[in-house]
Amino acid sequence: MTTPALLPLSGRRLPALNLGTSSFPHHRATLRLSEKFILLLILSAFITLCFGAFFFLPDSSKHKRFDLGLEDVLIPHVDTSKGDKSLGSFLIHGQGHDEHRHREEEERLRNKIRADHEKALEEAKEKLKKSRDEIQAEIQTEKNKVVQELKKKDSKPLPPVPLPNLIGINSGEPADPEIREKRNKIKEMMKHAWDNYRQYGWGHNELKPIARKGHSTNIFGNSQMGATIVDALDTLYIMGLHDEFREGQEWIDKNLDFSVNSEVSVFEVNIRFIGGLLAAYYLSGQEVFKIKAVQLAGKLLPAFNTPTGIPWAMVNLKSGVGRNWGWASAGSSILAEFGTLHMEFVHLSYLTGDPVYYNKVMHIRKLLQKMDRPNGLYPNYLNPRTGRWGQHHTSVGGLGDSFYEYLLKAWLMSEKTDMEARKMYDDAIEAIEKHLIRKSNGGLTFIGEWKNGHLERKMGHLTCFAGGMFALGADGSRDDKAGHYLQLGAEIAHTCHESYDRTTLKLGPEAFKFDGGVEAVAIRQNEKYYILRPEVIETYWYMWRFTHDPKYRQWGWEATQAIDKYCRVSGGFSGVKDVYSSSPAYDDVQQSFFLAETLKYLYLLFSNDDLLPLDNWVFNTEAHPLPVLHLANTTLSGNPAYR
Ligand code: DMJ
Repeated sequence: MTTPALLPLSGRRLPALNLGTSSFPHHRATLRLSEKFILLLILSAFITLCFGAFFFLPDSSKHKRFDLGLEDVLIPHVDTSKGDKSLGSFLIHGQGHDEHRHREEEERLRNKIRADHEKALEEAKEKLKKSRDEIQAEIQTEKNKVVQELKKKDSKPLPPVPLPNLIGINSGEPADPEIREKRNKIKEMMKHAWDNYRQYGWGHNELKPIARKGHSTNIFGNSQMGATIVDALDTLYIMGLHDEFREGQEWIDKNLDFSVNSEVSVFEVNIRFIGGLLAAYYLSGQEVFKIKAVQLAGKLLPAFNTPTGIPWAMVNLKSGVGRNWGWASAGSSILAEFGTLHMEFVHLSYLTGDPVYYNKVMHIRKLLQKMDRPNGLYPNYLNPRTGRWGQHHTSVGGLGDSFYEYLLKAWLMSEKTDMEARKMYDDAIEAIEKHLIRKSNGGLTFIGEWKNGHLERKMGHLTCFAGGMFALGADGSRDDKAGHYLQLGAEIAHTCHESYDRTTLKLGPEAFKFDGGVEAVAIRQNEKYYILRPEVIETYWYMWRFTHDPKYRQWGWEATQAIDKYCRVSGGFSGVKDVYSSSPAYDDVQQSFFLAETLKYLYLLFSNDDLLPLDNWVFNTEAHPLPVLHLANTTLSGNPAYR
């Protein structure tokens, strides 16, 4: 779904002047004509008032009340002993006053009123001489002033917070010239993606690299919020693309506006925008990112106003009205959506000193902890009105995936002190291993999906992130099974590599089967596409960090070459519709996560480990690095006010 073209800043509506008309361009003329009419009405009212004052006020020099804001020309005579200042200032009584002086005062007043009156007439005449466009421009200038004032009010600095230990935010330059060359190639691909977005899609959420224009989907509502800019910032930063980073920062500073009548996905906005802004803030130290993240989080909070506190999937940023996806089982919210807020929300509380964000996500956790789980598995659907599970469908891919990831990462980002999160992760992973993970006849380990008591032997591209997750969670695992989980991660990485290797393009399909003699291959036509997704490369990178087995760099390089060969077009990078076809059609979308995740994980794979070390940084599910917080027992916030 595309959105209406972005109104230039000068064409944006002001809430105070919203006369109930639509914000779409063809209504703008109506709005401005009525404003012009109101302006003329005010002018004529003022002129009439001046006439009235001059000709029709009673001419009594004995009891005259001058209440026209002319106090400065009157000398107050107040009997303070009586404590009455109200009329004393403005009632002039004949007694004790010089008649002559009084007449002079009156004359002076008349002259002033006459002069004001003539000036107003002149101004009105001047106004009427102006063209419609000039009058509209003046109205617009006034509106812009008000908008700027409102923005200033909204951008109050937040209380200072001690920053966590931010190490390894640049460099990582490999000594080996061959690896350096590969890393430079990935940086060049980032530049190609960014430059084309900059040229053809600037300010839009995403880019159509073949049509060479902006693109959007319903997850961003009908607004143009520059999703690619926000998502790409930290990748630009770590790659040392500082001019591009500054361009992005400038756009965000001047244009990123959340007061829009737009219904967005709470999950997507959280992981891409809040995650992206927070990471940009931590890396660069630029306050604007923190301020925008906090403003946006405020707009998401109404989504939590449900009978259970489980948020709606979508919220209107302006009205705060929330609702769920029409396709979700029995009006349910989605596990991977309401379960993927923790990292960002804890950081928001840390940075602002306001516990509201922390409380929202902890409430979700407590509620989930109390619930019965069929076979120890978390179903993907939960009704936010009743607090009951919807369909008993469990997945480590779409609809479930990042919920498990965030349990582990909540523990990691707390410096491994959040034991409640670690326990929930361990319990969940044990149930998943027991019921969902199997070996195919050909010896490939895969993660299937649980649907109403039945295991579907199908694995999604999205599920491939789990290889990295198992490796990341190996250290600290229950019963010291670190070796086991590292091995499980390696097996998933191998299976996912096979899903790439068994295609014509050497790029992975959206979903692949392990059924009826088929292994790691997509069967249905609508599962054969590759949309520049990162999960397989993400797992290669984690496995590389934990094992330094050169095969992960080799697999990552295979994927880089395939993307460059089959997805690169002159206007950017596009997804392809069939990875088994030698001449695939393009889907003509450059996803924002291609810049946020795919290219970042590739770049990190060919960098030294001292770039964003995993002891200090935890990546959110959109690959935005957030620092480990030193929360020391009970302390949540870095802000002393909250301690
Ligand atoms: C990204 O937006 C995130 O990784 C999310 O968790 C799932 N999918 C996409 C990319 O495939």
